[in-house]
Amino acid sequence: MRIMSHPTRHAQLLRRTAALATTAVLLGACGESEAGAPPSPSGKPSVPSCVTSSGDVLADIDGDGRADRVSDPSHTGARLTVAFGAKTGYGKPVGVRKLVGDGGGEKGVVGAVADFDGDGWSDLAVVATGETQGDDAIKPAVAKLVSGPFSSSGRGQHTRNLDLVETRGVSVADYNHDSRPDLAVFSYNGDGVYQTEARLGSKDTGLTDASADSAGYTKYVYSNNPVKLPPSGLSKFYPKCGKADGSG
Ligand SMILES: [Ca+2]
Ligand SMILES: [Ca+2]
Repeated sequence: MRIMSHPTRHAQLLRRTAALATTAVLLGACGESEAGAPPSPSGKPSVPSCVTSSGDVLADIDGDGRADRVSDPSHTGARLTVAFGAKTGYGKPVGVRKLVGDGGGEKGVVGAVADFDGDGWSDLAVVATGETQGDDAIKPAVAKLVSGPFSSSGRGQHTRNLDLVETRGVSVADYNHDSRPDLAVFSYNGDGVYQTEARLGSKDTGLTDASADSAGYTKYVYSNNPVKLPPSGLSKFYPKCGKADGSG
């Protein structure tokens, strides 16, 4: 109502919103990256990606030509970190709560990194979900796929919202055996039932929507323990690091 009594401010707001929308459309049309994101890459990464014996991925995540280290000792996305390569060694690991941006203060924040669209640059799937509300599943505050290269604040080339329900874990898996990474999602379905779901990697959209699950990958689980996710199989999608990386 207050807005109605200030028509000038209202008009200003409208104009600003329209200007922002125009900017977003223009950015989309030009294929430029999001504000705060690394510049749009001109080709494939100059640093080869690989997986260490401890399961970490070494890859150029932010496109600066230096290898970065992706780690998730939880295997459910809750302890995902990216340590960005610095002049010497790696910087302080950046946790998933920082990578998600808005939503970092939610009860549960989980994320996974893999090249879901197969363009050579690792992408970030990240979900922030509030506290369980009882019988009914809640919607995540944030559920998005950020196309790489992406920055230490989780800004990438473009962002697409994912149609996920109350998500409590994510990992990388290969559901359809095409040796391309898919996203495994552990979520609450309501009435005490949990589920593991697949979002298949896709060249066009990065990850498919739930409606594309005609193969019936969804499995119902009567436990709230996200270790029911398929094991994080990153070694399937990246070659093993050699001794030259100091990680073999
Ligand atoms: Ca880097
Ligand atoms: Ca990618």
